[in-house]
Amino acid sequence: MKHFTLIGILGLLAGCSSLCLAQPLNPDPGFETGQSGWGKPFVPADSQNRGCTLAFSAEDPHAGNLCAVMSSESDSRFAITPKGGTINVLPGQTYAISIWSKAGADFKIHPKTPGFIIRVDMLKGTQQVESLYIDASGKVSGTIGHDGPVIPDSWTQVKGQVSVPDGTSRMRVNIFFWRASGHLYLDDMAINPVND
Ligand SMILES: [Ca+2]
Repeated sequence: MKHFTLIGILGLLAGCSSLCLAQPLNPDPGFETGQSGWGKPFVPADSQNRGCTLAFSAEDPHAGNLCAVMSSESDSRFAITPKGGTINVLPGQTYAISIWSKAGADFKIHPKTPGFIIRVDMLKGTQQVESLYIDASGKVSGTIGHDGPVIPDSWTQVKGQVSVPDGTSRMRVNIFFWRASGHLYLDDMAINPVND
């Protein structure tokens, strides 16, 4: 009898692991495939030649074997996006976007800037419908804002929710190092639909 009960419990757990722990929509959420899974960062013209670098580190990742490291030599901004660039979305659907971050000892935010921001571009084809910004406290806004919270030097989750406006078919999530210098560590990025 005990034997059958155990099998029943294992069956329930197996069912739950596939249904309850939904896989994020973005590829390589844990940065485990390194450069090949993420490609080159986007560096705007105003931040060229400032040593903007995306690297991967095996030292103290949040989970798994690797985490991403974004760094620059002086006040600059640049972004990484999951491979593939955009994901298909439905108008009216809400998505939760989450990433873990940790400031290096040398990470310095330029005055009156957030230092780190997630920019979510809502697109119709290649046309921009709207951009939303999630700061390190999880606050969602239509503008970048002048100040963000201090980014802790221990692993901290950044999590915000965005709703897809009418006329939007695709969404691009850009993880921005925004007007800062030094090293910023990132791991476990997840984009998931929110089911009410
Ligand atoms: Ca990882």
